[in-house]
Amino acid sequence: MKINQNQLAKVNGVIEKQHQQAYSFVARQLQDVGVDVPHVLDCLRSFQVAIPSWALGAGGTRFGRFSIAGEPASLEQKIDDVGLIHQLTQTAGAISLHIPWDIPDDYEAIKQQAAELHLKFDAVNSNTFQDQPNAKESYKFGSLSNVSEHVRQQAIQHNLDVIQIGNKLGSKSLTVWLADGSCFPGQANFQTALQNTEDSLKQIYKQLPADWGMLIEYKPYEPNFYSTVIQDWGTSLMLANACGDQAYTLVDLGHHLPNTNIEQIVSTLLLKGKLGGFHFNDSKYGDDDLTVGSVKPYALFLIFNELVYGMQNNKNNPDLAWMIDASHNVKDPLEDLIQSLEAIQEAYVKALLVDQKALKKAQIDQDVVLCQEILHQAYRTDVRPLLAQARIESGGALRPIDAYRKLNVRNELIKLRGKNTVATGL
Ligand SMILES: [Mn+2]
Repeated sequence: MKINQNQLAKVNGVIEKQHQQAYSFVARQLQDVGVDVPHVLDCLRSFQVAIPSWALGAGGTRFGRFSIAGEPASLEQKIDDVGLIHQLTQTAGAISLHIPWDIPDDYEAIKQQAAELHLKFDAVNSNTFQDQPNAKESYKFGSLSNVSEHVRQQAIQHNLDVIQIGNKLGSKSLTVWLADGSCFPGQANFQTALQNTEDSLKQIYKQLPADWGMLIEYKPYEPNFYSTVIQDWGTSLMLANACGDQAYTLVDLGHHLPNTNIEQIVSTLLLKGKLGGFHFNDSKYGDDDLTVGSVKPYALFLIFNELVYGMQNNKNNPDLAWMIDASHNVKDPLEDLIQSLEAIQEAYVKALLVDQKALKKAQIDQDVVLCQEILHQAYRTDVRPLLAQARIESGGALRPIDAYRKLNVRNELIKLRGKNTVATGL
């Protein structure tokens, strides 16, 4: 389904005047302190975040799954859902496929559908954390790190197949996340597991197309609870360096131990030109996969502050692959994704508003109080009218969640797809 632009214009119209007043107030305030508002709006419009194909159905908790009616039952329907989010937010211009959950039957048709919805195919994700029907080998005790060469070869071949699939769709990067590790001391030899992983990654890397990147994701624990082979950014960076220039580290916000200074990790990787991708979510305890910005919005702002600084100063670092990596069991997944996109944009714009020149001077003057004031000045600005202005200029919704509800999108999807569809994925 597609949202009727006339209906959307009507929904926007009701709050148009209120928005214009709020926008001119903020824009004037910012202009008075020297902010180039049109430039900020341009940055917002060009900032596009990929939606993963597994986020469009009701997500699983570790214990069960409560389906939501009207879930997309096919890849085509998943792309349609991303199209709806993009239409409302104008910021979800890409989809990230998970293989083998979303292998296209007809590549040309899928490409055409995505193009019509103004969507690109971003990083493709391999899956060696669960066994596939009819697979010869099992990943129960690891994939790229496995002690069995047969298992490693099967996992390597899967990654190569994923590259082929991505290549046909126009993707430019492969994301590798390994569940490999051990649950009990003594179960695995750390050195063997790491060496096997490095050798396997190098074999995949050798066949990476020249214009592709390989993004290596890390995670400290879960599903293995004693050790994870690629447990932290240092291990990921070491493996990326061992593979070569086209291999990078991917940071997933939920893949850190509590209280880790993620913004500092981001900054270190950017300095070395090795930050390749970013997965957004939020958490309270572990890899909770909560809506972006729902628990720690200030931490997200501090991370964006480093990202913006890096994008401006570390020209050796490539453009990043941005993706939301969240799962949701109690919300309508489309509403959840819209909330995440807004939180990402808010943090991004606030980071753009940081007076970098003044901050540098305050740092040189060792004026700790002023340094903090400068960050807070940006963080405390209500940037929501800027987000709304960027969206409306691109044909989106002034208030996306509001529009989604007023246009009865979920009910329309239920009418089309029925109540009992289940999306592929976790
Ligand atoms: Mn992730």
